[in-house]
Amino acid sequence: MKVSFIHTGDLHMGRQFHFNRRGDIYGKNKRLDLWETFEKILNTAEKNQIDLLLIAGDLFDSDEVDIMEIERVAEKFSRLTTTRVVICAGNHDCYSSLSLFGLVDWPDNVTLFKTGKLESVYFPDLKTEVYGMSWVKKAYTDLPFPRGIAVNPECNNILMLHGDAYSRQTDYLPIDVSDFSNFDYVALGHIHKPEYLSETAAYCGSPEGLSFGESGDHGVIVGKIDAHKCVSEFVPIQKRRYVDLEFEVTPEMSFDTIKEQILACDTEENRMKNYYRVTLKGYVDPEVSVDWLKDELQPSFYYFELNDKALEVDLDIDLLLKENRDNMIGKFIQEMLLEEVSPITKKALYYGLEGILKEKVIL
Ligand SMILES: [Mn+2]
Repeated sequence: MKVSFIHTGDLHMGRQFHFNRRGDIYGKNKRLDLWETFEKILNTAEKNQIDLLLIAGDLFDSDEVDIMEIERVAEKFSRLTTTRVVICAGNHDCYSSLSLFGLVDWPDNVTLFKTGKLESVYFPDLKTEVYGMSWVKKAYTDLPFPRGIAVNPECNNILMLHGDAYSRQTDYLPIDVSDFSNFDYVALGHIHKPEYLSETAAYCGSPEGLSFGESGDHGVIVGKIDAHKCVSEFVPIQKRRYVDLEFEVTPEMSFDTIKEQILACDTEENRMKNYYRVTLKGYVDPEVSVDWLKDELQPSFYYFELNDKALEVDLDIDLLLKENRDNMIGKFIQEMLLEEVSPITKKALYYGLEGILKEKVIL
């Protein structure tokens, strides 16, 4: 008996987004992006008549999100004509009978695990049993059930867990996937970067990246189990990606050279869609204004941050020394140059000089 599934999780619906620039328009758009991606997942399930939609925790950002958001999610699930939805609660949307999560009437095609123990639901028409565990408290230093789970070899068996498969010393439910090798597929949630831990155990990651910490591809895992053989693949689905770039500046670069090279980081189509954070490194000609670079680059991106904290102004030490031989600046340079020139002394010299020159403590 074949069964098809979409594995998602960590959607964090209802999250409030805060951005560093331009009021909160990005926050509002981000909320819409999250809904769009969620609907895209449901449309994919509907269009391909997928049997199971597995949500491995953190469907919602917290157990206190706007009730409208939860009701909308429930209503959209109810419109699926074939797909059965199985949800386990994660550390963010931890289940309790008092949480909003628990107050909503979930449609018949939705199974929500609620007990904090290992539970399962059996779908006779699919000959498939889905096991899972919902979070009902804020920390788990160990699994709340024995490691060996006896499964029925006559049917397909899927396990859903929200926890940390990378660390044993964690409050976020340590998981060793080798404990569950008798399952046809282990659908994991909690880590937002998609990754296969084995052919049959994977983190789907958050379908829409949620911050600059979540760059790279984001999507869902689409798979099929047939006679205990699971074939699945990661399918990118996110609307906007986070792009975190480092850009090396040299003192020879003019304002326009830097501007053009940063613009060349991506196509115009991508620039007007994604989030970009460019960190400048190296040494810049003192005549180049980084503030103007920010202003002139901003309109060529949907979202653009320029971080110049690591950028140093390139000072001509020899010339400064020549022109200031008899004053405080010259003395400071001479003192510093007595030290062995390491990157640290060089930095100290530059910082010191920048400070002196800015304050105009010129005698
Ligand atoms: Mn999460």
